[in-house]
Amino acid sequence: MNSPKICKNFINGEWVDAVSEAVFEDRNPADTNQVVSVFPRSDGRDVALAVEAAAAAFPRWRLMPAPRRAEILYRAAQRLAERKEELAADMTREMGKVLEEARGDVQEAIDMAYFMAGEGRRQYGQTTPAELPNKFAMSLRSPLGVCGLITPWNFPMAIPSWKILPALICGNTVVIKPAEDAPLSCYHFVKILAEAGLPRGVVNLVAGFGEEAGEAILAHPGVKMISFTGSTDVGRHVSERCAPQFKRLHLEMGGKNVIMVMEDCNLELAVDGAVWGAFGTTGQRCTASSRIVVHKEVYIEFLEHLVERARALRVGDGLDPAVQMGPLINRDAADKVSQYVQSGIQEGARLLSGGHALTDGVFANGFFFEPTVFANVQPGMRIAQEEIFGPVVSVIPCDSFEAAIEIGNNVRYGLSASIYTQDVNRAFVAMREMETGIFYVNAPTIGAEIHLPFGGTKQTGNGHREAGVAALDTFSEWKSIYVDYSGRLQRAQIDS
Ligand code: UN1
Repeated sequence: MNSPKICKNFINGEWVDAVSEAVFEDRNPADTNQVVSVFPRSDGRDVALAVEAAAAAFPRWRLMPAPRRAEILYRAAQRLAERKEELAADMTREMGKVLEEARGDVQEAIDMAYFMAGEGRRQYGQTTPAELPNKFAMSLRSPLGVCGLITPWNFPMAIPSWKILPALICGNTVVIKPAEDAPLSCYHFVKILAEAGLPRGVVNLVAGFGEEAGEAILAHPGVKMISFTGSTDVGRHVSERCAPQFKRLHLEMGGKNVIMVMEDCNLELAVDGAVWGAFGTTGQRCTASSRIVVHKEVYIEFLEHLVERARALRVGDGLDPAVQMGPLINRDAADKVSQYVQSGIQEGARLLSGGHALTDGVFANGFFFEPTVFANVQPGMRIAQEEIFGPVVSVIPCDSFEAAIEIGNNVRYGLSASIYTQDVNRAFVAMREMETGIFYVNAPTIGAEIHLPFGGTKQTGNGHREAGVAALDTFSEWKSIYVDYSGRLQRAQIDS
């Protein structure tokens, strides 16, 4: 067993304890006897120091040419790639996802670093013809200032990278608070950025809890922008806290993503996709395929295969290469999943497999749960409407393609959706009709790549996107410039 790693906050280029000297432990959800790391438990005083450092670093960082900023990101990408295995293993230890998926999480950070480094040589604005002779019109991006980033535990390196890297390449400085359940991966990421040559104060890490450090970031007037990924309930609170100061706000929240399985699909492929989409990362992705709407002609056959596959999944410690599904993140998550299973049974859905926490033998010290399949789910049931964030999938029968679209859209979230069909026309209609930010054809609802916008509609987001070039819009604002070189007062038609 590894001994716990003692970690500090990173403020103004120094590794420091919390002002209060309080600490908290980051434990392994596969074996809670293992303390993976110990972090400072920060409060408003630490946040104030971090914001002060970020504000002081901003004027110089803003003026550093973006291609120079990009060089730091390139170096960080290389270092991340060199250390991928070790970073992935620490991630599995701190939050439980299987090693292969943890590698994927680190890879998203690597990809994002290369992508955003590339943007250091682009960040294109527009030049347009002006209305008048001898006049020039163009737009350019400006940074926002100090960005406050609040990130979740389920993608503990990828999501910090989705926020920190576009923020930096646009010329902002950053204060980040990673989730208290998995701060170590973000710590590694920030350390690598610092080693890659980031000037002091440009990125500051403040570990701690939402009610303490998180609230202080939301309240601080020096923080010009907040980017938050987490639940819709917390997102609503964040939104309310930002409103009085009109802080720019990017929210990335819940999902209730649907796979639509049509009667003409390759069924084997659809079952494969459903297993991966529903049980990958133990269902703890905002993109998880938590609903599967299946055409009645293939419903029974699909269910038979899905249940067989769900029962065969090997649950355990994600560090064991034979294990396919790791634990839930903590006790609250395990309790929440159990409550949803009870709710499904009470509302009359048919529990076909799983449904129980695993608590004996090797499972005794972790938060393990059986892969769970409910059939005959009605679209209005709570298990078909609310985000469970666990290994529970609701299979809903439907009569037609049109009915699948209607059921698929009839939730308050709008992150990701998918269809399995061999009919290209249906695929395109579904692509157009689904009210989600992400759509897949013949693939599950998870697995978004970093070079396209990531985010959702309805109660999933607030209109901004991260990843891809769209992330630059989230982390910068436009300035429009008019230069009149005619040497006289000119008035356009709109002025006269
Ligand atoms: C999340 O669960 O918050 O598309 C992010 C995916 C991953 C990211 C998930 N690339 O499933």
